[in-house]
Amino acid sequence: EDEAGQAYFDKIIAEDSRIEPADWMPAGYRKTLTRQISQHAHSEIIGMQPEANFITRAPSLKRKAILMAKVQDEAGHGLYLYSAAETLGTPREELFDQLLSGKAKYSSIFNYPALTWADMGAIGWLVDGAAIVNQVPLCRASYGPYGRAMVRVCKEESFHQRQGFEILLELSNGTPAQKQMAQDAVNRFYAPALMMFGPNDDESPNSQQSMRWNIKRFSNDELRQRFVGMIQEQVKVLGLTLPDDEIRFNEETGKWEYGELDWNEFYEVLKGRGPCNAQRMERRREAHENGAWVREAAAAYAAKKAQKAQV
Ligand code: FAQ
Repeated sequence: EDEAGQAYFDKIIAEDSRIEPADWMPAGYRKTLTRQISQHAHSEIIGMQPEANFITRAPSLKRKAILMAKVQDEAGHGLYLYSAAETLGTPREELFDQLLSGKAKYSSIFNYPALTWADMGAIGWLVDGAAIVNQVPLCRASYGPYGRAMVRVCKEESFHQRQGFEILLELSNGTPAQKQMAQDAVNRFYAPALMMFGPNDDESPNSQQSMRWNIKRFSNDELRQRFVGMIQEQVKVLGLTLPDDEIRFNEETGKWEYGELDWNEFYEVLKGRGPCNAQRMERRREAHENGAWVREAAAAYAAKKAQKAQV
């Protein structure tokens, strides 16, 4: 519709440069970014729940302090991402409503339960590990506010991944029961972590357009293969194994291969029928309602300040 706008947009994308909030952009670009960034924000906020449940059960004061800091970082990531999404024109309240009404998705991974302390290790190592592999390329996303938010998020995720690895390493070098607990956590989180990268490329309706717009830089399968290659090395250092005996490097294609994932399970989780979907949503609604007075107080304070500034 806007020829000059479209020409400018095309030029920026062709130059691999950045689109900023006030620039003209195609409606589809705005829509897919709002979708992806807001779902990413929701994932960070819902993703606080499995670990928050373990803050009171951390095995030492040091572990407790570290876990609290990690969960707070996730809240921070959610907030910058909501801010980045808002620059595309949808107010935060509306984004919250989309989550609370079940219209917007959040990452499938957070619908699995955290059962033992070792799960804090597996979440850090595998879930944050997958998040980093997916998000480092997003630092170069063509939409400025998203790419810039990703830079800080990735730095913090690297710390999160190392703390998870270190929890597993300590358990693995502990008693036989502790080592077994670590192995069990890795067994349960392995496949769900691989599913974080999204459906296989031929089942991924958004990928091609997002890659043409320089939002995504690699396909879901490319990143998943990269992740498998990374963790199959790291698991050796842990003295543990991955629950997939089909992992191998294909010399011809130069790619990592792994056993087929249970995509039926993935789609069930996306439809709200995973092990913890109902509980996660209920908690989020409760927290949102319980926080209403804070939002009201902050709005009243801001209004009072604005009025004073006018006098
Ligand atoms: N879960 O066409 P595609 C974290 C949906 S990390 C749920 O391939 P796209 C850190 C997808 O939205 C986790 N839904 O879609 C942390 C689409 O549905 P829609 C969050 C999924 O966008 C660690 C449909 O399937 N990270 O939070 C999933 O091109 C520890 C078709 O899929 C991000 O969000 C899934 N796994 O590619 C926090 C990263 N996969 O929207 C706490 C940014 C796909 O059309 C503790 N996002 N779907 O209704 C992305 O990179 C992309 O959006 C993908 C999906 C790769 C997730």
